[in-house]
Amino acid sequence: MTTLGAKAMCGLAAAAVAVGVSQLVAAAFGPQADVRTAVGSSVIELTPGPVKEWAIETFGTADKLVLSVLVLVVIGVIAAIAGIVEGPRRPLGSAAIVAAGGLGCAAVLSRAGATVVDVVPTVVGAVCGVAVLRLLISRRFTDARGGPAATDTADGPDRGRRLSLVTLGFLGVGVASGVAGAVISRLASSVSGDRQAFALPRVDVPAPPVPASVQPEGVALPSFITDNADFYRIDTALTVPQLSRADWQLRIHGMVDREVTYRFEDLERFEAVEQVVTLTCVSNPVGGELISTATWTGYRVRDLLAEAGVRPDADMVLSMSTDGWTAGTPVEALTAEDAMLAIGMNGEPLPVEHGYPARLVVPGLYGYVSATKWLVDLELTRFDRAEAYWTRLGWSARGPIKTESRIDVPRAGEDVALGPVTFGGVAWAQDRGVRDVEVQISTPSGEGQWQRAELGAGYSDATWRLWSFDWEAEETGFHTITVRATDNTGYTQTSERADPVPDGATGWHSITFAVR
Ligand SMILES: Nc1nc2c(c(=O)[nH]1)N[C@H]1C(S)=C(S)[C@@H](COP(=O)(O)O)O[C@H]1N2
Ligand SMILES: [Mo]
Repeated sequence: MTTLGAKAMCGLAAAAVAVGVSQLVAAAFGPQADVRTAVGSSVIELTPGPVKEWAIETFGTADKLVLSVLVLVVIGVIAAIAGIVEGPRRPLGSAAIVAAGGLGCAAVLSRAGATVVDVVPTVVGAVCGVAVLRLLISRRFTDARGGPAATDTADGPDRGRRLSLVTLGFLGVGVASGVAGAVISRLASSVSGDRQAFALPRVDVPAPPVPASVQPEGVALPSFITDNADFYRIDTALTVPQLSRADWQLRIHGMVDREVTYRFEDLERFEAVEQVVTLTCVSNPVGGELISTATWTGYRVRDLLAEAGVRPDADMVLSMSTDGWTAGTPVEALTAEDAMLAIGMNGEPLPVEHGYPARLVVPGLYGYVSATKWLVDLELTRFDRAEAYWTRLGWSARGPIKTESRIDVPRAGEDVALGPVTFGGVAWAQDRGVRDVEVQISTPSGEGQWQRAELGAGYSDATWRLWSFDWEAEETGFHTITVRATDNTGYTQTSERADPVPDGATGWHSITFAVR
């Protein structure tokens, strides 16, 4: 290996030890002391709104994985450079590790609920990293008398090989302690046991049953009710907040007659309700997958607010999660009959990544202005006084869901055989409901007429509607199918293309396919 490569390896080994040791030590301190999460969260926070948006649109639910990999790559590059610039008498690389440690400490301290003690793992990790870098560089690149040597093989290939093994050893120790730390932390803080021990309350007001006729036949569409495992997931939480029922509290304050704090068991005195609601993300591009439907169990937010008494001049509820994310929802949406504090999803306690133990579900509004997961705080306030997380980043303060539709069959680029075929997809216009779906198919010989699709049974205005369209492929070559929906107010979705920013994408979804 070249000297440069060997030195870069020393830097990587030192960084691995620094990060690994900090992870291991953090296991004893709790999730708030985890520098990896803190740095990742700070990166999310400091990333400009449009870039975040682009990341969500491009990577969808894999956005966090991409971020984690990116952070690792950046650490790796800095570490390699730190190794290269480190000299026995010129500890520039060590200085870089110290600086990185300082940034790590700042990131940890910026997290909600962190104290000075929480930087201990980061400091210990940085110290170990510097020690390893000093040790490796001084051994490798100085000869027996302590003078600088030209290469790491100055004393013969054996010594060079031995030192490479030492470097690899440190790298291994760093990775192993990092993995061990992450595993121990996860086991220690996990609420999956708490969740498994929770039996949902008996429902007082069940949702009307979902008839089989909601699902068009003869075409492979998404299930009307989305399995929890398939339900889209969007949030800014780099590690999923672990909040047990015993630790959960919901504080209602601000422009109220009296402040109220509910503990989880206090919820039992309210009427338990069940509703089927389709959630949609404002970041969903035309044709996107950030929409799913579940049967939610929980309580009416209205009942919880009533005990606090909402002052008439409050027009917004700023809801907050345990990790400090916020949404601003119109008071009238949360005092409507259908706004829920959900604790169950498809007959199970909320999955941890969908907000266990309690979240908001508000039909008709995009998730960013309504669907706060890991909910702990409701502040009654005014739109002219408070700004929520995404609004601060340039998104609209209000986010009613737009009338939209999507083609699921055929997929882009799919081949269709000559003869009969059934196409289909979904359409939505939560809180208005879908009245009509039309499709238009362009064939090689010309543009077709708009034709009415067949609709699966409508369940409610709060849910999406599945559609299908029987068609006969008569001509080979490229075709395009386009879809548009009309809601129950008579509004037909606009063909005008708009980006998700600032209040949701618009435009007709088209798919090109070939008949062969
Ligand atoms: N705590 C918290 N809640 C949140 C978010 C978040 O980032 N943090 N994102 C919201 C957004 S943008 C959407 S679209 C919905 C998605 O809910 P889901 O992940 O259960 O599908 O959650 C909302 N609730
Ligand atoms: Mo969203």
